[in-house]
Amino acid sequence: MSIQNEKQIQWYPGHMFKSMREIKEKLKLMDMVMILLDARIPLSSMNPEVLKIIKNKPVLILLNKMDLADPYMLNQFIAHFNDKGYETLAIDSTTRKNVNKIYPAALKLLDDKIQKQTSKGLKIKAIRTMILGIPNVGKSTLINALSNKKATRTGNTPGVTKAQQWIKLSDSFELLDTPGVLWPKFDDMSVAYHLAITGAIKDQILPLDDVCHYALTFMQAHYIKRLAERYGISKDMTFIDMLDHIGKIRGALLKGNEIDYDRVYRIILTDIRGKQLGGLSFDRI
Ligand SMILES: Nc1nc2c(ncn2[C@@H]2O[C@H](COP(=O)(O)OP(=O)(O)OP(=O)(O)O)[C@@H](O)[C@H]2O)c(=O)[nH]1
Ligand SMILES: [Mg+2]
Repeated sequence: MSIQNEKQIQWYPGHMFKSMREIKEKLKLMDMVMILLDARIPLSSMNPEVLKIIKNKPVLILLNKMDLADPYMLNQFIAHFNDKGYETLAIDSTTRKNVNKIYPAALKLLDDKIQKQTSKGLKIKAIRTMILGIPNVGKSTLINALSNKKATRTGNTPGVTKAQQWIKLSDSFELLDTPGVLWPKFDDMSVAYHLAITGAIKDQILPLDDVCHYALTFMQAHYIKRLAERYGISKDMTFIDMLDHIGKIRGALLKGNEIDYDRVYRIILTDIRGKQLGGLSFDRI
């Protein structure tokens, strides 16, 4: 597999510097922050820069897109974050599963502060929180789910939200939608592949043959039954064998019955990103 030189990968566009600066500026107004992670890759989607800047703010971790994750791994990750002391919920923002548990979790997180206000006879102020997360993880979809209307624009591509936007859910809950941010340097190429597989970075950024090589090899190791059921792929097949096989059974052929590899890559990624291969998780603990 030809891994591209990291320097060539333009996955940290200039506007993210600006978004990060604006997040830092607004942080002091927040009672708490919600970090939205992709339930399929809770470790790879955790922005280390965000963890650095939030310091002692109360944090609610939300594992979004739970419907697309491997349920067994999802439970492991919930336990993992709970062990680290984080209040954690798994949610599906498109069907609103567990979205109604967010406000009670926020109240629990801010219990001490609220008790202090009430004991002093003060009026309880609205909880102000910002939603932070990588591009395309579902921040705006979650805000719409919480507010029960289309308060902010969403779309299945990174970079839909361009600027911060306040959304007042009620007199007691105010949210700030933020543009997705990544970080300038990945420690590990597998993180970059996880972000590409799940759609946090655009498909033009990493070569799709490398992304599919990573994805199919990972699935051979962890989800071989799913590959066998969907495509008839076995554990001992090479990457090229798998591509040729998928190309043939799905009719992704050029003139002269040559395999149309570009179409095969699209088929694989579409199947992985939809639910065609079942719930999948690419991080391991
Ligand atoms: N299956 C599934 N899809 C989701 C979920 N939440 C969001 N999506 C989809 O993910 C895509 C991205 O959603 P957005 O809400 O625009 O993501 P965002 O984090 O605001 O993205 P940026 O503004 O680009 O940073 C959309 O196609 C949503 O429908 C979920 O829980 N499950
Ligand atoms: Mg958005």
